Amino acid sequence: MVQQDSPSPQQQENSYTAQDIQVLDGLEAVRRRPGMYIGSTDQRGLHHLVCEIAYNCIDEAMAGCCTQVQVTIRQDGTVEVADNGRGIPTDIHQASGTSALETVMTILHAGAKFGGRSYMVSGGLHGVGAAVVNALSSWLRVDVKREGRLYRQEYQKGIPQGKVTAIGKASDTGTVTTFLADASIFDNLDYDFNTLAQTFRELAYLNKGLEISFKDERQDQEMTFYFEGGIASFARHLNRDRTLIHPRPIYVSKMINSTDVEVALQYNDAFTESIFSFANCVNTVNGGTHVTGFRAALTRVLNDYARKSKLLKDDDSNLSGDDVREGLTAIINVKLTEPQFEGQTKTKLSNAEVKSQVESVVGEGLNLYLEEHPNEARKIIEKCLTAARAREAARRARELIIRKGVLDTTLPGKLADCSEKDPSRSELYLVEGDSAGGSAKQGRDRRFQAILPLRGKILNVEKAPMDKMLGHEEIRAIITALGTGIDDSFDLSRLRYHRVIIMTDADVDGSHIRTLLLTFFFRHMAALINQGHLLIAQPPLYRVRSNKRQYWVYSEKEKEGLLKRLAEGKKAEIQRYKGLGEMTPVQLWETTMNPTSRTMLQVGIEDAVKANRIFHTLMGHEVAPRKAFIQAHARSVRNLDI
Ligand code: 0RA
Repeated sequence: MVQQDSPSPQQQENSYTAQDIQVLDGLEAVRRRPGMYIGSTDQRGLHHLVCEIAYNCIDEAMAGCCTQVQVTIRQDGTVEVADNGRGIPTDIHQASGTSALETVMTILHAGAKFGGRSYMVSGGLHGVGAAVVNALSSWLRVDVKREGRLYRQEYQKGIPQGKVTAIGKASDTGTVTTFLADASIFDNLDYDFNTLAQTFRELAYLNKGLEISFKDERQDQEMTFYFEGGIASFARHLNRDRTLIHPRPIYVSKMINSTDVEVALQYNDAFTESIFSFANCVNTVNGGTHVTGFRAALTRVLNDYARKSKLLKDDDSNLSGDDVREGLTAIINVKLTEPQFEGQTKTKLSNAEVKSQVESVVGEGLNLYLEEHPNEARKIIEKCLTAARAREAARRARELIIRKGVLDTTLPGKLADCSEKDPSRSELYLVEGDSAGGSAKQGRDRRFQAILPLRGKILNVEKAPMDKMLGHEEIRAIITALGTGIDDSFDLSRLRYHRVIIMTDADVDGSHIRTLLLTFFFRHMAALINQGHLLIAQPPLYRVRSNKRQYWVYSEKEKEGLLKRLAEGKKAEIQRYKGLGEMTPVQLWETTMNPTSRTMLQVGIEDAVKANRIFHTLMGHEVAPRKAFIQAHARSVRNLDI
């Protein structure tokens, strides 16, 4: 029953119900192993709390009942998430005898089962429920405006501090959740504005017409996201620096058997495909049935149109899936009532019915578009035909290479292999330059460290067509040394070294080569990155000698700190290392290659949207964004799993 006065906890019922036990057990489980519910207790985990609460509002928006979400980070570290939805119901929940609000806020996964929610996400890292956020907050308050009243309930570490109480009147409806993450659980309460803003921007794209405002009162920053065009605006945004084949994105949307299917696509003149898929606002980075349905429809409709319009002649073979996806930017956004996610990271949609639903909606919509836009249709088909011809040329080039025996399993002559045969214990250094390669060969532990020296600059693979790329000797040497093949024939189980380490100079050329290598791996061996096999070696920038001791220094900041510490003693002699070649083999081993003391950066793909944008930026001419990438996406790791 909703009370008018807030009782102290002592005044509450003294009988211990089954539900109380369930609540306390649940809270304890979450607080004891937070990582199980939100992934981690670092900044990522912290952001997760905000997203979790925001997702509940988005859910209300997906149900068509909410148009505005407002997120505010306050000076004191509390976060407020407000929406103008129907308000969480406060009436008594039959089964438990407690208010619905309290049930949602205290019982794990109650939200999903609880009536009225239409698109509750049931998988992925999101959708763990508000109760998890509550359990991990030292303090949390929910204000609900509903049926003309303002209701409130407060909690500490997830435990209600009183019943749901009507504390005033309300002229509209909505829910406001305010929480303070528990400082004894999280490393710190340091929210990052840009990271969260990126998430909200994406959510605004995925929910056409929803306005998401984000305010950070600690640094007085504010952004509001609202996209009338939804994912069509998203496609435009992703393609903003590209040369377009047709000026406006193609947009298809239809509700089919209670699945809401929405697709936007636009071709550009690049060689790469960028398909981003979402199910109930979860970024399904591993695709799934919605992507399969989309691909099938795209290939079928474009081939049908090309035949019918005689752009494809009778004796031409069909356009392949790869042909029709070259230079394609597409967003697939489905919303369904009971999404099933599979895979270790729950980022692959597996509902079988969705394939035919997407296939039918896209088939119909795209066909109609082509009929109504013959000029755009012709340009798109011509782009696909060019892709087909290039692919045919590449195939011939590959055959030639295979006949010459270059792409067989004969290891490249320049490779200094290790004696270890177990890939999980082997590592391969890709080293810039023959002289550094020489030092690395002498300095390494040949039992498990292999060296492949690379000469000169690796060509810019994003702009190079397939046949040119495969004709490039350094690239071929890398492919053969790794043993996995590339693209569609990539096979991770054949990887010959579980650590592939890029070792370049700490100068501009070095960073360029590193960027080119990263681009190559991203485009043609993405799984290598996703599975954490790609690393960047960290050679020192300086050697500092003082008082008969020597110190290796890896960053400017470290140098400053060290010099400050040494200032008391003798004067220090600072030597700057420009290139790996300047170090003796012993020094190279000691500073950069010895597993017990080296530092390496693990290359990770935070998410495909960002990576696509960043790799594009990397290939541009601005230097600043390049730097920002390396810093934002390389995580420092010491003594990786050795
Ligand atoms: C259950 C049922 C209804 C709304 C909600 C939950 C709801 C939950 C959240 C969480 C954040 N904001 C929210 N807004 C609504 C529907 C109740 C009805 O039929 O009026």
